[in-house]
Amino acid sequence: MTIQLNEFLESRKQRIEEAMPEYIEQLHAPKTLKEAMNYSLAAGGKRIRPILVLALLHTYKQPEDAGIATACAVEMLHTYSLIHDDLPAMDNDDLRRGKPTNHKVFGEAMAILAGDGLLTQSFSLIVNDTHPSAENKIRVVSELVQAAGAEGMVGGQVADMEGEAKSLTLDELQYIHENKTAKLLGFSIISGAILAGAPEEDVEKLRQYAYHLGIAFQIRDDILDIEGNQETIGKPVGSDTTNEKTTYPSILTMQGAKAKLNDHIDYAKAALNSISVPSGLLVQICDMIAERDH
Ligand code: GRG
Repeated sequence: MTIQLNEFLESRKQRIEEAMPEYIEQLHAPKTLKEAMNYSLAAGGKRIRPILVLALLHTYKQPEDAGIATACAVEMLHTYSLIHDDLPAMDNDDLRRGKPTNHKVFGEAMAILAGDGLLTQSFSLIVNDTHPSAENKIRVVSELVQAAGAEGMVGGQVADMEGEAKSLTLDELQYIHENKTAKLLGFSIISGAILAGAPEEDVEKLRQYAYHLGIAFQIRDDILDIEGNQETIGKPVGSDTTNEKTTYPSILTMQGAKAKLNDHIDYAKAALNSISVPSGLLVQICDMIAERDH
């Protein structure tokens, strides 16, 4: 039976939103720190990364319970990156997901520590999960380090910062988004596949799927920044530095960026063609990413 995409997205989003505060509640940590961590976790967001973890378990017909901890972990890590990205030392944003940023509510020092707490806790969630295979958990931790650390999101953020003052080539822009955006989205897919016990040949094809989906996600983000209603996520249309920054539309034109988006969606779907299980849900997710309006 094929599941309706919207039903999948809504039900899994709800599950993750129920599980995350429970994990924070269990921590033996100062009340203010837990409040600051919970504040940004509860502030909304699409939850695409944790949903992808569960989508892979669903695709391989494995119990999604085996992925809840990792799903919450990737959302916590993503939330840390948003809190730190909004700080005065970085983007200096007052609003995120339509609400005051963490440092606006709790102060700069607490926002840094709330981000640190979420980052660290994400590894603990994976390691302490009841998943039966310790080997698979180590693989997942290693994938997360690759995706989120200096060789992934943090490196991409640095390249982005250093590139702000100049106009970038397409290769330079591509490096930034592969690292800053695509690798963490890719982690969600690969960790879900590992936890589901997917065959190694499938994992390699899913890396291709993940790469193209991640780049498509970022191109869509750039397009929405110009065409979409960004006020729903607290960013007025064409506001702040986005107009001066190099983006896919600024290099390729809007038409060229849309064509590139479609190419990456096609490549992502093509990578699914030869995996060993029916991939209808993962194909539907491609279309959702290409057409999303926020
Ligand atoms: C501070 C190490 C460090 C990294 C920050 C995530 C990030 C890197 C910066 C945020 C700015 C940005 C536009 C990054 C590109 C990735 C991206 C599109 C993030 C937004 O993710 P969504 O759309 O957000 O999934 P929601 O709010 O839905 O969770």
